[in-house]
Amino acid sequence: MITIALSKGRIFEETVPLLAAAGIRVLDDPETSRKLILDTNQPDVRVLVVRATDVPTYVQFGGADMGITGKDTLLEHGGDWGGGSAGLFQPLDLQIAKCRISVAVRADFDYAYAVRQGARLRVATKYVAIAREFFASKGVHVDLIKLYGSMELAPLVGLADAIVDLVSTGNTLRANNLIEVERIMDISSRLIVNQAALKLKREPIRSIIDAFGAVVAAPGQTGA
Ligand code: PRT
Ligand code: MG
Repeated sequence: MITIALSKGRIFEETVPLLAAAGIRVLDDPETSRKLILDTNQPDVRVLVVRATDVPTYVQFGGADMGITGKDTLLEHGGDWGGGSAGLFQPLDLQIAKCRISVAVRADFDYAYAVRQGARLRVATKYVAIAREFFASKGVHVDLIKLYGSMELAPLVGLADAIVDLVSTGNTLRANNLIEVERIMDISSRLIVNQAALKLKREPIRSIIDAFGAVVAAPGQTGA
């Protein structure tokens, strides 16, 4: 049995064509089904539906053999754990669920001036490890405020001067009168594989990795 951990929403949707290339079709729709273990057309392949932030945990500890997770989630997972991402093999950048992680502030906040002045910034984010590393590398002093969602709200109500969050179209920032002032890094989703599973189930896991890899390498799949 090969067990693949996926999150609902954009990662699941963008993974469907990759699974199809490996001859795998998920038999239930995770958006409507209440099942957390989904069967596929292949009797020896199943899909677990987990929270996006839990995918690395399931794969690292062998609850799933492989999974698909954003680089943001993977970096943050590594930062949370003393052991980092030990036991996780990362064979492929799947080039799906692309976005960037950025610093944003209220349109009326002079970020550049605050940084030049050496001001201590209050930064709200779900990405505490990424934010800490980024501001430390710039030599900017920050107080980090951990949030679990709707980061865009924090500067609007005075909870924070800035946020560190994912941006794709920029519509959410615009809708909330925020502006992007730094791009920290580009983000896409990665295939992650449990290293022990890779040894024990080498052939079936390899064939899935190769099928995904062929899609990623195909013309028209790797562009922005
Ligand atoms: O939603 P839930 O709390 O269950 O978990 P999650 O938010 O971690 O999962 P999900 O499915 O929303 O995102 C999973 C992964 O998709 C993330 O870890 C990223 O790697 C990737 N991804 C790609 C994104 C986006 N693009 C994205 N735009 N994840 C979230 N967003 C959000 C962003 O946080 C912001 O609120 O969309 C909003 C901005 O979008 P634009 O288009 O308005 O800029
Ligand atoms: Mg979300």
